Amino acid sequence: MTVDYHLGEPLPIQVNQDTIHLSLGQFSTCSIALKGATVYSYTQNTIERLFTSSLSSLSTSDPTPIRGGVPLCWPIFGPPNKDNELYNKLKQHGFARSSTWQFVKEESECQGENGCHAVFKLEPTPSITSLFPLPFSLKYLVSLSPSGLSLSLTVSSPSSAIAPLPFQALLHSYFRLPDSINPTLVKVTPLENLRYTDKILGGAEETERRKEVMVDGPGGEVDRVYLRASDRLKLSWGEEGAGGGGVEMKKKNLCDVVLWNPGPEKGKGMKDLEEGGAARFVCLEPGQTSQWVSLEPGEEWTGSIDLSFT
Ligand code: TA6
Repeated sequence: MTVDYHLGEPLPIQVNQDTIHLSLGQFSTCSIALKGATVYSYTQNTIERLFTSSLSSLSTSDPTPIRGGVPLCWPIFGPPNKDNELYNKLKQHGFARSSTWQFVKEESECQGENGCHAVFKLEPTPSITSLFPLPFSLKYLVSLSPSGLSLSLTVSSPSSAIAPLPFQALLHSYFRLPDSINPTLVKVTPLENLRYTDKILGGAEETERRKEVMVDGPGGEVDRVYLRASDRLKLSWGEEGAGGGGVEMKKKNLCDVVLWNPGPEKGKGMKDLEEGGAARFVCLEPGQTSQWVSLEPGEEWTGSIDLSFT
């Protein structure tokens, strides 16, 4: 469906069977799959800034999580604790990223050049309850503005709940790299002096000594959870003003950040990652992972990020 654009007039939100499309005039666009409320595309000045594997299905009829964009990891991050019956039926990173979310049309709107936002929600279904028995309500706000893309996840425990709601939450952001940039040329700041668990070293805890952390682990693989990271992070490549670029992330209520790239060898073994895909992204994933959130009945929690791209 083509829509004639008139400067200053808000473009309508395009609602398809499995996807929702926002547009901020000619400046930026954002596409969200109802599967996982996964933001799988964000373009700025027609340049795609997220990586989503071409082998991923956006369809809600395919329960496989989308490989790319910004999958939502909830109520757990990482593999489930098999000794905890609350979580031991879950798959890695929880069920939110593979569940079909509802687009909340009445709370979504585009106001022309000033901004455009879409709201999504997820509440227990019988299949979710069979995996995770606690009541919850998730609301996710995806906002386009002239400064970039903002994502905000709110978790609520209904006042009718009879037990606390403990969870982890993480935005598993796949940032696309220009074709000329390999992950080993990407640097992340500021991580200096942070403690981190290195999943390649079996979860050993280390201290980051580098001012600028290059994504250059053994065989190109990096998989680290940096604890209590700064709320302002930067992933960049090249030199500012000389063809360089990157993304600045402001996070709120997400204390940790994961830095991940599987490297070319492990990337080849991932059946839903297109050939050479591992070289096309770096994941910088803000999350509440080391310290679980626990909501009492009637309480809510919000974690959010503001992303600006150069
Ligand atoms: O966030 C990093 C990580 O936990 C890695 O250990 C790797 O498993 C990655 O997530 C991808 O996980 P997925 O379940 O999407 O294949």
